[in-house]
Amino acid sequence: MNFELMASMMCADYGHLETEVKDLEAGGIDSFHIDIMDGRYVPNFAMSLNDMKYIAKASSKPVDVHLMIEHPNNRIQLFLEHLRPGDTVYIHPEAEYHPSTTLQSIINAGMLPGIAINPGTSVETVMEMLRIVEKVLVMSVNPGNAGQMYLPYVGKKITKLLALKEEMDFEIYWDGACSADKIKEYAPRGVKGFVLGTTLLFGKGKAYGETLQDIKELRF
Ligand code: S6P
Ligand code: MG
Repeated sequence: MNFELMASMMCADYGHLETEVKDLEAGGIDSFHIDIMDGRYVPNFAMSLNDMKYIAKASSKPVDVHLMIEHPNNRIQLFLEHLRPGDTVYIHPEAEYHPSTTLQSIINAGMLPGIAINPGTSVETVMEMLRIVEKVLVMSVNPGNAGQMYLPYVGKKITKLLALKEEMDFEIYWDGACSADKIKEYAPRGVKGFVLGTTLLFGKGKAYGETLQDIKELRF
């Protein structure tokens, strides 16, 4: 089955970031998920612009930048100028007065535009943006932290999005508390990729390559 696996780099060991990037790349990760937080839109600070620049340079794999910041349009060029075509930038529509303007800046720079949808945000409120974006990142935990519990009510929203994705031409990605069970349930239904953090990939005392191989060999 064809699905993508992304590493949530805020969960990586920052004492050995270069090794972490190399091990994940050698282990078969598809892209690096970079959680940028401003301490305002979400109650936490995670990765920074410098972390993103370093990881984007250290690997030939794409990065997907998840901006959990207020008014990303004010600062979007700072991020875009260090990215490559094929990299993705997700914004949270609630964090912006004119999210379609911000998405257009991402498109104009040659990157893939995405929106991240919080557990409490309904599909209906982002309907028009579904026509603009290439990717929808469904948050199955509230944004701000790794290591949280899966929020089951998000499942109904994924079902709604799956019914819209062909007509409106976008792909669905999963972010938050991603387990092997969730991949087994949602990959066959059409969810295109999964962000892996503390639930499945990091801090397990197991080589990344082995974990990624086990996921790729899951029986559906
Ligand atoms: C949350 C963030 C996510 C987490 C990821 C961690 O604000 O956007 O990308 O880093 O959910 O995974 P886990 O398995 O620890 O929840
Ligand atoms: Mg994220």
